[in-house]
Amino acid sequence: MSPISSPLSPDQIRARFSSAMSAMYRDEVPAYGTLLTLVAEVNREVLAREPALAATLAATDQLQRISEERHGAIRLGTADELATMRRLFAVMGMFPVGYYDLSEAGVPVHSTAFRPVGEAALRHNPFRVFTSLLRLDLIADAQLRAEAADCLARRKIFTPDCLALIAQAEADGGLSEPDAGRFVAEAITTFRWHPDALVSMELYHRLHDAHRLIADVVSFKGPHINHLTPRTLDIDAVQERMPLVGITPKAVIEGPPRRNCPILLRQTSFKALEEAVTFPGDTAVSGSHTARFGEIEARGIALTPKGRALYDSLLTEVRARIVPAADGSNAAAYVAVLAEVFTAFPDTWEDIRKQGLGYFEWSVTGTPPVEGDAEAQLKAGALRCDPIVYEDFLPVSAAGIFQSNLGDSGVQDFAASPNQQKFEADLGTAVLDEFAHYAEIEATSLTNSLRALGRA
Ligand code: OOG
Ligand code: NI
Repeated sequence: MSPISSPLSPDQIRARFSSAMSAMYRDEVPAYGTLLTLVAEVNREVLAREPALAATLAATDQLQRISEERHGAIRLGTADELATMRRLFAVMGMFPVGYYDLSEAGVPVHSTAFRPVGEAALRHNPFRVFTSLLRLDLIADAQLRAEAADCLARRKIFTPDCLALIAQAEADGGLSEPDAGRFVAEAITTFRWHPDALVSMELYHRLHDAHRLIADVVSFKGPHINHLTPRTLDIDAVQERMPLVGITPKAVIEGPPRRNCPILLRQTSFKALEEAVTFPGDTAVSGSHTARFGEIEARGIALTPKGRALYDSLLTEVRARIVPAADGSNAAAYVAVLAEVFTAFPDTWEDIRKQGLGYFEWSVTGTPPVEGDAEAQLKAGALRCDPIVYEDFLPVSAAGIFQSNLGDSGVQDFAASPNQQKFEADLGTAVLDEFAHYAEIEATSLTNSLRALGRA
């Protein structure tokens, strides 16, 4: 192990990577830049209009991260690609959290999110990448399955220098400043869009007929980043203003309705671009593919298993009554049913906390403590209690985003077949359980706060 001169921390490497990725995407997908400007404008307005929110964000050290905040998404083809991607993300302090089965929603992939874990890392830069692995086992046609597997086995999505730098970071426990710069540049190339397909147009169409996503994963040289999502403080305002800047949003916002106390995650997107593609063959042919889209999101409190079960059951009730059509024809009716059904979910922080529906972080205020337990300290103002932001994803929303790019006709059925064990075997490690993680943050903050008051 050679000593590294001025090593960069994984947090610093991630921040550089996130900003390089954002610059690349802005370059390749101009509408993304337009959306960033709109989101920044709306966020500024919200902070000016809601000083209490601005104060809470400042007091909990979250103001800084909002404007930096992004997530992206990629889709991989093989276990090897997934295992190497895990090592690549580890160099920048991003670890797999959660398991998402999307077969249930008609999409032949299962997924995790690579993200920083722990408050300090999230505060430094919360960049995440929703990462899916194609499930060829869900393709019925054995011949097509074999052809797809063959294409995937032949491609190399990481540059030799990228692989060497990952190995070097693992061996030396980090990267020097110049090596980190090279690493970011090499790693970025894996996520670029490649307009030259790996497969013939004929095979592309057969893959596409099996599922558009299969064609998207198998036909290209690498896992192009398919969207990059900024976080907004008012998603309804952004959705409303998107058409004013020439962007057409999907019909409805995914997730919970607008509430006083935001829960989990709300997301909306704009449709994928039609991109020119060249297919190889005796004579190259040009065609097109829709790969990359735009998305924005608003984040609320992380829910406990009890809160999540309530959320899931209310959403199921909504979907049993009305399914949002891709063309937006029943959007208003959907929003009305969503709002009505979700009145069953408590909408004050106190109710959410007392009923054990959400996770909170405790901290001391500086006010002297009184006799009594945490509840008494809270009442006396010696402790404060803030909602913990949900840092993860929602499979039904993710499927809705996938589907919005397929149109209603693209919806297909697969037997729901979660296989977390297989996913983790392919990944080479277990994913972190998100609920256990939030529960621990809450418990630790409570213990530390009571100790700080001398009341442990
Ligand atoms: C990923 C969709 C999931 C989200 O925000 O839920 C996602 C994809 O289309 O590959 O990014
Ligand atoms: Ni997304």
